[in-house]
Amino acid sequence: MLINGQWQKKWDPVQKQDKEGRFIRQTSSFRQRLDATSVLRLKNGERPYTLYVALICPWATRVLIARSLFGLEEYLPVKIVAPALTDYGWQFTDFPGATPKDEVEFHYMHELYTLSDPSFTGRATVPVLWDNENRCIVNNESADLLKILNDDLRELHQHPFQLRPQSLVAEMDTLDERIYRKLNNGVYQAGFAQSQTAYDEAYANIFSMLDELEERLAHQRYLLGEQLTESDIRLFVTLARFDVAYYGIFKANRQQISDFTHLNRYFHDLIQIDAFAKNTNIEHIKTGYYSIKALNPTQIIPKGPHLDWFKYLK
Ligand SMILES: N[C@@H](CCC(=O)N[C@@H](CS)C(=O)NCC(=O)O)C(=O)O
Repeated sequence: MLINGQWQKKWDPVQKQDKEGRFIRQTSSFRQRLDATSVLRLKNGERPYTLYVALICPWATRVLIARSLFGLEEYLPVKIVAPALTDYGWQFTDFPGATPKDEVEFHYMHELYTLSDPSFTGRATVPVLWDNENRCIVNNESADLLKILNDDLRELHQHPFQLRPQSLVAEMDTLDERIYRKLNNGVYQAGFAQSQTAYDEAYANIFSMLDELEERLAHQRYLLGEQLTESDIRLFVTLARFDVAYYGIFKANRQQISDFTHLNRYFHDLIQIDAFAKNTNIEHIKTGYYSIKALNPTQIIPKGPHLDWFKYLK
């Protein structure tokens, strides 16, 4: 991580832990939104922003899926880091599916953070919405970026779509918060637990949430009913990484998503939507998680599993 703008030691996956060994994720620090002037500039053909992402990262992939669903690709170009977390954090290399390094002016993601704030202290995370002219981070919080895409850039949507319908927002926020705590972030709490107690607690949370979602999806197509919402995107990115990465490397191994009837049906429904399929990259996901040296010192990447839904990937 960066301390006072200086890269410290080697990259370490464990961000912070409490006294029982529970993993604690840092809060995001750049939280600006886009205004009418930004929309006008984009409409007039200017391209003042770039989205920096990792395809391994579920939080970044939420944003990529929404960007594709709304048809905002042409307005927000992306730069993709290599999947492996190096001793210097995210890096730009010629890994297949990443942005070739001669198309990126930076070597490491942390350079964007120190340009934005020369005394930045914290982790250099993705996703990042970058201001190309002022050379600073606009926003590095995926929950905000989803709102920027859904609300701030509404006028530019090529496919009109409402991911946060007013009538459902309150229910979505409550459900999203629980799914985040027990499952989206719960898998990281299992993987990066520093004690048996912290792992056991995370494992119980993950599977009680999956059991609850299995029951919920027995009665309805999507999480909130018949309409696809942001909550589905948030859940999807975790499900897409579960059997290929979390089950093995994070020891979230009571069962796989493909073992659940309704969750598996729901996942198959979503993966057949173009915006979901084209932003799911199995090579990046596997290489990324299995490159975490603290969890996998040999760096060997498993060959399997081979799942039936891979046939839908682009
Ligand atoms: N709150 C952030 C979290 C982003 C985050 O934790 N990204 C991870 C990748 S999945 C990251 O970049 N980690 C780099 C690091 O920890 O050094 C968001 O949702 O946008």
